[in-house]
Amino acid sequence: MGRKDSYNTSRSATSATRMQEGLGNASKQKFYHEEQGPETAILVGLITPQQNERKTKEYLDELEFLATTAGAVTVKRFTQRMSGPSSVTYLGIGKLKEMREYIQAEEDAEREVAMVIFDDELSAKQLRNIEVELKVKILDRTSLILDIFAMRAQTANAKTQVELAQYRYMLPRLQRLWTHLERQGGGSGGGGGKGSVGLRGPGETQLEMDRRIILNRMSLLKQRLAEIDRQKTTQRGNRGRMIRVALVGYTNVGKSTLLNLLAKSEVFAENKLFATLDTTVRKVIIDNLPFLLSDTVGFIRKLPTDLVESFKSTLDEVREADLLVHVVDISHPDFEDQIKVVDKTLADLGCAEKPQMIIFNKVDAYTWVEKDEDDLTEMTKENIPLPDLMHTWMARLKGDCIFISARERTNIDELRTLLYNKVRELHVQKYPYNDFLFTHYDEEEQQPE
Ligand SMILES: Nc1nc2c(ncn2[C@@H]2O[C@H](COP(=O)(O)OP(=O)(O)OP(=O)(O)O)[C@@H](O)[C@H]2O)c(=O)[nH]1
Ligand SMILES: [Mg+2]
Repeated sequence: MGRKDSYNTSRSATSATRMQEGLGNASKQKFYHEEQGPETAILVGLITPQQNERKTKEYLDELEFLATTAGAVTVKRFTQRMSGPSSVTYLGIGKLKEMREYIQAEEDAEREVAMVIFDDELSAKQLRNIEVELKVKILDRTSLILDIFAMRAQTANAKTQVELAQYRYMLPRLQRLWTHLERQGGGSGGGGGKGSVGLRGPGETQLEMDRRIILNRMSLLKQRLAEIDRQKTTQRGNRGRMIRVALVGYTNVGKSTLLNLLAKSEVFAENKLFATLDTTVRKVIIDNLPFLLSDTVGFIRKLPTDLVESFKSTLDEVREADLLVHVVDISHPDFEDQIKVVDKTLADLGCAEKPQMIIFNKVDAYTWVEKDEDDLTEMTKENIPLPDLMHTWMARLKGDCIFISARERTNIDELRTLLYNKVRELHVQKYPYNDFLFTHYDEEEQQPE
């Protein structure tokens, strides 16, 4: 019990102030430390009637990518077949015990497991029970994404949005930090370790104080965001009579790379999730037609609505766009699912009806497994050659799509033509008397010829 007590006590001593210190901590990688190296993580997912083994593997691959982005290394995965998550412990109790044994064995071999990351958002109750059982740091997909957002946030706007989202996540889960404290009866129960329980008075009072501090902070952040929103609306109003095009899509599909290519700019792009948090808007001119192109935060599976809501001002760019350009990474084995997630998120934002086109990017990285002619097993999506896939999508989207490689610069002229036609059509509808259209603009000098 000794170990458990000291663990619980140090956890319980966490106050809102201490948690605040952890927020907005924009170290480059939260789970990577200069001296000790990366923290180690175990990943956990469920296989359910709605989520088969293959899907769970894909989700866990993505979760691992998220963990890597945050600086952690994954050392082990646990999955369990269940009809659905348990409301009390998420996993079955037997599986939790098996995990505890694994963690213990690792610790005995002096390989510490720093955290366990669950692929779904955990309730306060699940978190509390799992923590008691596993005795290590517990994260879920949402809190991991929030950590990455906090690492990435650069501008005041992004930082404020992330901090608000972190509090939104934290508030209903505050109680778990105090439960053990109450059980220990105000300090009589052996409370060793740092931050002795007896000094703090009844846990309930502290909990109330923390709640109040957080609620105050949240209302301050909301006020700040409202102010930023007002400024942004004014800025957007000053942009003149140009069609606004927003690049949207799943994270890591190449939106920023594409913006750089089309606008000749240098927006940060890298092979990590959520490289972009802030919206960048650039003026692009194709032939005689100038328009505004914006790059925004990428979407991801299981992104909580709350989080989407926190990014309201970033996503206003999407809401107010005249044309949505949905960028898809066709080389990703799960790109069809990613399209669905993006469509669903756009619908949640009330943008489902906006004019749209799809750019299938990364054709250079597309691979397929060729089937022998005498192989009669059913064709799966891994067996579809690129030209067939292109035909299917062209037919399905009635030509409102294009296949490119932003990296290899494949089909970029065709993309410009397609964009030109789309934007021109919208421009003529929206600004029938705008003379921009009738002057030829030289892209380099921006001087009418
Ligand atoms: N193979 C290949 N890789 C590409 C292509 N376009 C972009 N990438 C790579 O994909 C990774 C992600 O690119 P980004 O432009 O940062 O993607 P993003 O959609 O802006 O990502 P987030 O901002 O994280 O949502 C980078 O490593 C790019 O170099 C392409 O056409 N082919
Ligand atoms: Mg980006």
